[in-house]
Amino acid sequence: MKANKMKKSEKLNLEDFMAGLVKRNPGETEFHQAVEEVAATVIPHINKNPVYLENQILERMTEPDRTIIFRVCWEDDTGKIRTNRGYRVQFNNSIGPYKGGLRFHHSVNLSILKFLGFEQTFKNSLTTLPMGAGKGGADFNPKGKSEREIMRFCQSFMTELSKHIGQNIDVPAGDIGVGAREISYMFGQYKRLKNEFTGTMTGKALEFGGSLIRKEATGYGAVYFMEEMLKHRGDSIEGKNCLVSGSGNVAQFAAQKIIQLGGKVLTLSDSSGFIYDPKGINEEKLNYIIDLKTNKRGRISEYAKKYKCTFHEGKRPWTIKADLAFPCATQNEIELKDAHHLVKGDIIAIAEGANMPTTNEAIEAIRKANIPFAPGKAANAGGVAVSGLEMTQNSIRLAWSREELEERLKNIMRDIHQQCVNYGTEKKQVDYVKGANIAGFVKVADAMVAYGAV
Ligand code: NDP
Ligand code: 2IT
Repeated sequence: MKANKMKKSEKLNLEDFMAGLVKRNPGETEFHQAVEEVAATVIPHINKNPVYLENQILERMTEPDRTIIFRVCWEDDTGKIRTNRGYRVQFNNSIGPYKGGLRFHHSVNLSILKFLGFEQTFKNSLTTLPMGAGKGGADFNPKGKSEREIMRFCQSFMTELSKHIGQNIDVPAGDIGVGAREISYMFGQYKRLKNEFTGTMTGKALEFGGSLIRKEATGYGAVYFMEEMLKHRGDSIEGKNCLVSGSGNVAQFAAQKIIQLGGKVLTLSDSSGFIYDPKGINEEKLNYIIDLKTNKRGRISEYAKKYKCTFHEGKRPWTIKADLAFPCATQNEIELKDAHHLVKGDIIAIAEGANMPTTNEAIEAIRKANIPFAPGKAANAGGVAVSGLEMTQNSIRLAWSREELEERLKNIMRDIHQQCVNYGTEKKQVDYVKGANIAGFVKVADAMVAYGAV
């Protein structure tokens, strides 16, 4: 045997692979869940392509390039010093600078950010744009905080984060608890510290380098993806009853696009429960919600009082009978029992606006029932895709029109759907989970093989 000949590797087996991953990352249940969903469909593909085995690609892809954890000190309105924990997980930069959102929520921990960063690797690859993957945030709870407290927190968070990011290094954006307001405070602080104006964050306001359509992109993209899935079956969104969960950025604009395409939105939710409006949430009622959630930071139950419909405290909307479901709130909001309700209720198709809103057991039940199911890494990629377009516009110092961007977003979502069809079709059925995982994997894996052992 030649000295430099690569050692032949044994085939991967899901159980052994997961046992090793769990051992290396104890207690990180969300991260285990995200990896298992990918590994289950990607391992058979890897075993057929020994180059990925020889290069240990899956082992390397499940280990972040680096994880940065830091203290964030800030002063509240009473003068008390508060301490939170900040993170940036720089997961994989094989195909471009690290790219992904920041989440501010009391539940944030390393497991959640590693699952999100891992998912982002595949999602960003699917967008067709040159973006690597990262995710970050803090266990800071923005609820009930004053404007000034939010500002001070964002500035302190960025003072540390700024050491690790840059337009060609790592480009953060928003996620749960981080919207236009927080991005503005963080970008302002970055600009001040670095004395430079570059596109180091996306989701910026239009006045200072933001892109049209970015705000709408995740929700619109999820609905375009659903439209593609239905078109593939000779159907469309028009006239369909839709369940939407969440009432934040993604849910609001998913609802808006459903209404524009002639669908009927029956539900929305927040962490305290869901509202069910059998007459449908029209454009005017939706504008009330956008104002309530974005400006007044109110609760969804106020909608039920105003428009005289029901509020279901502590519940999720999946028991309501409808045609299409768009989970757009958070991870693990469709559990096995919810999947059974959806299947029994004759749901036609599901598109994930949120990241990993469906548990692996629930996905299995939905796939067994032959219901087209679009995983978040495909269906919600429109947000990061328009972030990628924001980076391009910043680099060329131009701003594209709304029409141009909406057309590009539609084309990207169509392209992602086609990649899922190409890699996920078996006996004339499209397995979108398999298709998205393998299509997302191949591009990153081939880049990693080309680089050698780095
Ligand atoms: P927002 O903060 O704007 O909204 C989040 C919504 O989800 C709120 O209605 C919130 O309710 C609800 N929610 C949050 N946590 C929980 C929980 N533990 N239980 C029940 N409800 C909860 O975030 P986004 O709309 O931006 O994000 C929603 C999802 O979409 C997330 O999974 C995110 O990762 C994903 N995503 C976001 C993208 C983006 O561009 N923003 C891109 C791709 C994916 P409450 O107000 O009560 O907290
Ligand atoms: O999960 C996601 O894709 C996001 N939160 C958006 C990331 C981005 O960089 O726009």
